[in-house]
Amino acid sequence: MKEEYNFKEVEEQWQKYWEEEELYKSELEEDKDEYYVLEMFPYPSGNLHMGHVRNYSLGDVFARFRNMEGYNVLHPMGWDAFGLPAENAAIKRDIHPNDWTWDNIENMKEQFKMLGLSYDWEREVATCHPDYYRWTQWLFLQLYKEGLAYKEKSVVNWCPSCQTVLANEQVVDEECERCDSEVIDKELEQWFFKITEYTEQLLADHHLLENWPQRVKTMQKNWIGRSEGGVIKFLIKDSEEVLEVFTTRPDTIYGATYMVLAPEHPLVEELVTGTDKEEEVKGFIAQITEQDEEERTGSDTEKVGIDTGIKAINPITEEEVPVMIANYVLMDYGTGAIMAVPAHDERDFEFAKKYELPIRVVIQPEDEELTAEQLEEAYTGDGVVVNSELLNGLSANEAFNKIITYLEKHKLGRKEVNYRLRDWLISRQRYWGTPIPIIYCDNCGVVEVPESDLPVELPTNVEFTGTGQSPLAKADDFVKTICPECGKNARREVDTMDTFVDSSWYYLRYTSPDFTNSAFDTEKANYWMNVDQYIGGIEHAILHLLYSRFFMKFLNDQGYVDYKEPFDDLLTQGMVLLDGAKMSKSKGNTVDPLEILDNYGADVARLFILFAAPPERDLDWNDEGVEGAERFLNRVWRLVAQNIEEIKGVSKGFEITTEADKELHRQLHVAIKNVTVDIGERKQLNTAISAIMEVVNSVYKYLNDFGELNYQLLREVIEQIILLLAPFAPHMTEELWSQLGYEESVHQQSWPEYNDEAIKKDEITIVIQVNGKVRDKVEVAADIKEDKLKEVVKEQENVQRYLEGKEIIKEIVVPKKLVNLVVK
Ligand code: ANZ
Ligand code: ZN
Repeated sequence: MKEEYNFKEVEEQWQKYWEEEELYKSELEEDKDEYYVLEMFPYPSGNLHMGHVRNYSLGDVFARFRNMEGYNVLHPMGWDAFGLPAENAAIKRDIHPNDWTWDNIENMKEQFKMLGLSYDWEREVATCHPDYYRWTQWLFLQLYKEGLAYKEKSVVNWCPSCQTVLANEQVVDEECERCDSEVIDKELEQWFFKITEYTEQLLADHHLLENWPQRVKTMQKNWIGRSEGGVIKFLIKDSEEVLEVFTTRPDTIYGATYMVLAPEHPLVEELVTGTDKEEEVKGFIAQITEQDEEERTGSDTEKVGIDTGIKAINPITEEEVPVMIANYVLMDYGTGAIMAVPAHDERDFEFAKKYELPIRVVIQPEDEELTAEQLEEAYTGDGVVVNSELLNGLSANEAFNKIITYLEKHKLGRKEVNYRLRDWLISRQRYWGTPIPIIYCDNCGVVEVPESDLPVELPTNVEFTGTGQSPLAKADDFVKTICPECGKNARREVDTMDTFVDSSWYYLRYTSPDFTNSAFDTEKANYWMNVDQYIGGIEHAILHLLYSRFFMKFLNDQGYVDYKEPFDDLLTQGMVLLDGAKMSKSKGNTVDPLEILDNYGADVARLFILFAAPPERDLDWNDEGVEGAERFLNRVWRLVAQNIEEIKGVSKGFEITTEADKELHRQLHVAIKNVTVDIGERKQLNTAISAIMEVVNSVYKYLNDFGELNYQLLREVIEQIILLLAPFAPHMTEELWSQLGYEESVHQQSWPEYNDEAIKKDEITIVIQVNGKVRDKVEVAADIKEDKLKEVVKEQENVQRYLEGKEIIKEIVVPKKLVNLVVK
């Protein structure tokens, strides 16, 4: 065996072997427990970046570890292959998106293989392949049949000069990314998925997501944005009209000193037309509707408004209050109108101050009197209701219930729940996406493409001019079709689907990637699902995960799969930084994984990236760290190389005879336990690696300190270390394993088991005194170092009580017996 480790030879050789032996092929085995490890599939940009290396190295460790633990592991990989960059490449470089994408896939797959990742490539899927998007279209039709896919007018970003819809990312500072013209809002017919049908379930099923980071659950919850409140009806003076407002604080109704309508509110037109304010109001509205939603609601955006001259009547107090129009009220939330309570709402307070509208305090803290004049900001805290005839003296909560009951009884309002979540707009005026399987017929209207006609294939002979609408609209062969119902000439839908649709169900396709009867085989999905461990970036905390959860619930309702949630355990990995900044091509601060692979090999790259930080934290790239990982692997290699003759010659099994043997054996079991718990439960792969490093140090110590070597024990320890290291450094450990004479792959061995008995140290009892009086006792390892002992002693609760406020002036240690702390 060579003294020096040559990764170049070793890595390639074993990658070939694994592929030939189909080591990572996964098949349904009823009598075996399954474990599904999944990393978010990448967009095939063409080249791996360090974020990928981190994501996929993490997943690979879990997959290999669970496999050694005896699970039937599913670990697939594929491509989220539709999307804008392919189309841009087509425009800029005159390459067809299809060619560009498949070339990139080939490239990246090669790079994945160089990393030694244990994927079952037979399950590979690509969302741009007709065999895949056929089923995305099928899913669309299932949603459509259930009334969960619908078409509706919606406001989109429109570039008047390119004559096209722009995605939000293509709008830069209100201007078109391509031609710099000002982008305007335009109403267009768009396709939506009715995710709002599942709002309550999406919230309620958070209890099934025990193993998700709290942070992600909170982000989803906020995104859904459930608010409990009430709708209250205000009459308009001198009119038959009723103005409904949504409020989360009906308890503050006595403090409502004015009303605000969103500029787009349908009542506006009706109420102001013909009044002397008409012109002024309409001019104002035209100005405001140019701002987009984000701009309008931003907390530092100046609130602007106008008085309509109209009065509304408070249904409880019968007081007349002015009706304003303002930018800070949005049409698509609640009812698009509010009762403003400036004393207790920050936005209303700011607005009321600016326009000198009255402010009335109706909630007071328990022990303080508030007056409108003193208020420097809205009082939004808890308290007692005041200045509110019916509600005085109640808590805000009691008042809420009382006023709702009152309003409902008198038909002046009702309890209501509102959500921020909107239906999912899935139409894209783009070429490189899944065509929406719909046909328009003058006779029959909107007609589904029959399932037997799927897939609706993307035509290839289209023109990419970079201007105008979706290239599909101009592909006559595609657009012109025959109505499946009446046989007359008809037109195809030219929009494609948002790529988030493609990625909302791919994890199901992996369970039966070649299934031709449906999107997936229910029996297989029920065996493999849920995904036991899902790993990906925090940037997908909201949309991708929410959409996937929605799809899963829908498919569950339709009886296609037994589960309601797709992902059991979620790990969100941190970013890879260089000098504190996120690695990014546009900033030019990247480290190319290929270069690292070339200089150090895959095992070093993997080990470094897993060791440098806990998975969910950001990781700062550093070259010394990489070299450290390299040194460690070489150290393990030499450990085997230098002892191989001796240990290969001994039989299996060992006896512990000396103290040194016992300690080495103990260290081994400490390591096995730590690595097992760190991967399997804590998911802290960095500390798992430290534990392996420590036991390697213990072996070197054993070899150096003592003349009498127990080679049977040494063989045991070295072999177990190789097994522990196998998920992290799969190539080198495979080579070492085979050098030791084994014919079966190291990755098919059983995971080492630890023995708690072996971990126990001989313990002794130390008596602790403070100023000569016995205050406590503690069990410590017999060989504890004096410094450590002094530390442990002071940590004891009972001792701490006697140390409080005192200064230790002396520490007397009687070895193996007693510690006396002298304090003053
Ligand atoms: C009176 C009130 C008094 C309010 C008070 C708040 C505090 P969330 O929690 O986000 O649901 N609101 C309602 N519809 C709105 C719209 N379309 N655009 C802007 N603001 C709107 O917020 C609900 C509260 O936001 C509602 O309760 C309403 O102001 C405002 F002390 O009504 B509130
Ligand atoms: Zn027809």
